Amino acid sequence: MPIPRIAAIHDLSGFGRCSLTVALPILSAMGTQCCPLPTAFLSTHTGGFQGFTFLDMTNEMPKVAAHWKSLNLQFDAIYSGFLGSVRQIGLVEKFIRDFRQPGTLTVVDPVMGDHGEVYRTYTPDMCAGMVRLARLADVITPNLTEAALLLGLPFGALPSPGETVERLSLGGRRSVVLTGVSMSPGMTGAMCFDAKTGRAEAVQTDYIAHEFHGTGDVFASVLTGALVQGRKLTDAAMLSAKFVRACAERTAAADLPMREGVEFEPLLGYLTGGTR
Ligand code: PXL
Repeated sequence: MPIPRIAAIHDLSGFGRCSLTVALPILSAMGTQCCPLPTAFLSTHTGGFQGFTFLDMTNEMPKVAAHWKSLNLQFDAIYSGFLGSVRQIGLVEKFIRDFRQPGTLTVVDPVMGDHGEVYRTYTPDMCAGMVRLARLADVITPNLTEAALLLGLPFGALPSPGETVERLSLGGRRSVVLTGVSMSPGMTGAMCFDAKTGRAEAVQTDYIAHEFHGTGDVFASVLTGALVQGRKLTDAAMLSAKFVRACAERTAAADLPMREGVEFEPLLGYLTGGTR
């Protein structure tokens, strides 16, 4: 039996631990084959660094997709994250339409912002495009800022986490894992809406009081790997929350600057051995 194959459509940021530099090692550790389709190449991510380079890969993307199509490549999952331009969002929609087969899991991490602010490279047009792209997903993984943008609400005007995920589920058709949700003091995690069961359920771990960059990408990558392994949504979200918590604990102890992301590398062993 071949191992699961995942097309990962994110940027490649050379330094700072996010997007593909997180998705590739995590999905490999989880026993899946991760095929990267880079959206842009940056020297660093855009959070906390000045003067980063940004090479837009939009023109390359359709050529890569066409070559993969000519090879008749098939994917068990398509997983998208940070995108570099409006046109690129349309290309990812086309990629999903061209490569999705019955049984292909489509995970869209609607990366647009955090802490109530939209990321520097995201224009209003891109945010509107992201809302459209997310409609094609089986599972979306917004943080609270992205949930507000998807629902067209001001940040801070979101209903309860349970109601937010139900509203984001498009009438129960799409699963939602809302990240950064605290259900009680000192705890954090996610609120999940599982389109398979129609139920909302929270997963929580204790909170490490420290800010980290790139934890959304770590969370969504573990979630994608676990779903492809066949775990149910809340089990996959719990594994992701525990892994992020372990990374956060280690990184806080090392007192790493926030912009360097979380020190997940020594913890990859926690994710191996879970498949087939
Ligand atoms: O972690 C999300 C992310 C991904 N990629 C790039 C980013 C960010 C967030 O700032 O800048 C390039």
